[in-house]
Amino acid sequence: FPLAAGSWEDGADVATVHGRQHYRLIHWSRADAELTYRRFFAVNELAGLRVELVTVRTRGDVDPTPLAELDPELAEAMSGELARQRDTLEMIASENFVPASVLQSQGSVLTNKYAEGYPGRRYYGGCAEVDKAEELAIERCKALLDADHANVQPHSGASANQAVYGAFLQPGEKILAMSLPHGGHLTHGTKVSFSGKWFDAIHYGVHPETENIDYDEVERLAKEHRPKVICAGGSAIPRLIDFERFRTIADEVGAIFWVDAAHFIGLVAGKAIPSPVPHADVVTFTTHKVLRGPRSGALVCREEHAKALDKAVFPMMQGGPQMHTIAAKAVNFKECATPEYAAYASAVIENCQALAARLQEHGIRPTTGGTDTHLTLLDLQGVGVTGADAEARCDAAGITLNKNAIPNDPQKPSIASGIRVGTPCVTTQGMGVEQMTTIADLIHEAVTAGDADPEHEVSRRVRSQVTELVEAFPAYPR
Ligand code: DSN
Repeated sequence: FPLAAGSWEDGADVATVHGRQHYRLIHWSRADAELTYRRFFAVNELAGLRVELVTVRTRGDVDPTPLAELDPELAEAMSGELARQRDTLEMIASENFVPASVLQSQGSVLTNKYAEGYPGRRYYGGCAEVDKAEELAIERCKALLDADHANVQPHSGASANQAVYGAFLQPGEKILAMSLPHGGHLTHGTKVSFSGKWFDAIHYGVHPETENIDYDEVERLAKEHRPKVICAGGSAIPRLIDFERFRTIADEVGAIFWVDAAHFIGLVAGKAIPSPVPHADVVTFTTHKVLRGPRSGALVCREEHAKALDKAVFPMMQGGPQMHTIAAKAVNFKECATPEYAAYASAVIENCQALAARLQEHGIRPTTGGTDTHLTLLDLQGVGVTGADAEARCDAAGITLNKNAIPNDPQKPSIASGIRVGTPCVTTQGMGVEQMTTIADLIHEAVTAGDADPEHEVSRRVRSQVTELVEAFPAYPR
């Protein structure tokens, strides 16, 4: 029997239960698959034998049926979101589909526990078990990223970033970071964020010709302003960052070098791109993007900064840690250390490069001429469509992506001249280069010929092809 405990083959793609239920096991190690299915075993009689049968309907514990009895309105929204994730193409570069191990950890009783403090040094009794979970997360994070120290308590990437300000800067002091319109982040000193209100932020951008980080400008601004902290990283940078150059510049002016690796840490964990860890004083990141863990954050740093950053996370910025989410980070870091995850990380990049190349053939220009990562930032000026219109047209056709400013964008941010497209989700679904060509064709058709009306002929035609794709490569198989 194909799915009896411990009996399925590594790399199995589709299995049959009772001759009628089909599951595609995507990127799962045997251990992950066993762990997931064990929860759903029921004892049955089959051909006179007592065997354990899988009764799971989905890859994860994603069905809110039990909640529906208690709170039908909420369950409807949850089922609706599950259906949306299954039925559309998720091309948002910062999203992914987490495995059941993460859903189970986040849905666990660890949510009940207060554990202010750190393992072995808590302000509450009864922390022995959650201490184990946090220690696992810390040790696995350190091993995965080859770091001296890890703090796994930040609730998000923004919280991890707050800790950097808390540890290294006094209000009014200077930070040098990438500007938001050129690919930076809200928390890197924009005026609408605490980081720009309470700190003196100076911004560098990309070179007008290469559209890549202008390292000479970084150096010039660093020497002119002598910031306390220099930050590399952002949310719309398609190319690799030269961490060595940043380190040299930071050393020249005696600055702390901080890398916000939220977008690409999953590629680093999968050894698909070079790591910032050997070069940076501190690396902050989210855990839910390419990394494919829970919606949360974390940081790693050099030993000399461990105390300051731990104090900045708690008690300076946060109170009680979310132990259920920390447990989910622990299992995520374990998964990310596997060869299967490394293969996934490389495939994410390969897919993104194929997608960008095909879009370029259609006259939709990838900024910087391409991508080294999981995302491509596309300039729509050549096809005469705004980012806002492209987003709405794709949405109507079942393709989810976001409008995005491109470097030196003539449009205001709410309209924008570009879209940002990423491949973490579709790669988790098992899609490859062949499907990327199809997706690029569909994006091109929706953007250039489509309409924000889901009933428009082009929206319908594209959506029917999207349906074929997501049925062949289901996000959460039924
Ligand atoms: N909102 C995230 C993104 O989409 O890139 C960054 O915080």
